[in-house]
Amino acid sequence: MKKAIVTFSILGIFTALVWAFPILAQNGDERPKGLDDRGPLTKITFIHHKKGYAKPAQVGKPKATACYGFLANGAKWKTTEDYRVNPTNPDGLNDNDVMNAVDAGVSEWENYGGNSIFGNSIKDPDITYNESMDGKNSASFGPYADSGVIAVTNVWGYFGGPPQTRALVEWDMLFNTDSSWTWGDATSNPLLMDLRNIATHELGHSAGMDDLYNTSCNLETMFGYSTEGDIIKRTLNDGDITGIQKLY
Ligand SMILES: [Ca+2]
Ligand SMILES: [Ca+2]
Ligand SMILES: [Zn+2]
Repeated sequence: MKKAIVTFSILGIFTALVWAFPILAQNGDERPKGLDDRGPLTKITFIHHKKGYAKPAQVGKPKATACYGFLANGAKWKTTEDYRVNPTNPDGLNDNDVMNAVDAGVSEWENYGGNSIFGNSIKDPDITYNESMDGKNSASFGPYADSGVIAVTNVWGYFGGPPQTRALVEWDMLFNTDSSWTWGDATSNPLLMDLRNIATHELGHSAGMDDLYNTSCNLETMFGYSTEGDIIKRTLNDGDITGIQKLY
C-alpha cells in the first residue's frame, strides 16, 4: 500500500468557500465555528499489493496491540450515500456475482458499525474509476499500470482540523484486470482472486479504515496484503470490529 496525499488547490477551496459564504467570508468572526478549521479537501489513495511485495515506505501508524487504524480520527460518513457498481469484467463473473460480492462487503462492515455507513447499491454499467471527484461513489473493474496491484481505492474527505469537523465525501474503487490472476469466488476455486474478499477490504477504506502492515494483524480484513485464495478478509476480525465501532 502506498498512501499518496494530494491537497487540492488552496486557492480553489478558498474560492469555493467565498462562493458559498460570500458574506461570511468577508466577516470571519461570523463564520460557522469549525468549518474554517477543518482543513482542505484531500484525496488519499490506497494501493493493495499482492503478498511478497516490499513494504511501502509510507504506511499508516501501526498499532501493535489494537490492529486497527483510521484515515483520520473522526473522518467518517456523516450522511449515507449510495454507491454504484459496474459489474462488467473480463473474467466471466455475472452481474449478480459482482453485485453480491460488493454488497456482502458493505453488509459486513454495517453489521458491526451500524447501517448508516453506506447507502444503497446501484448497478451502473457506465460508472468508471476516477482520479478526481465526480460526486459518485463507485466500484468497477479496469486495468491498472502495475500488475502487482490487486485493487486501488481513492477516498476523498476532510481529514484535518478538529475531529468533529472531519468527514468523508467520496470513494472510487478499481479492481485491477491487468494482472496474472482471475477474479472470482475463491471458496469454490482457491486459484482465483476472491472478489468479495478484496471488496470487503477496500470498502473498509471507503468507511474510513486504514491499512495494517504489522504481521501480527494478518487476520484482520484491513491487513494490507492479499493473494489468490485469500478469503479471510470477507469477515471482520477483532481489530476491524473494534475499529469500526469506535469510528461510528
Ligand atoms: Ca467517483
Ligand atoms: Ca459524495
Ligand atoms: Zn488497503
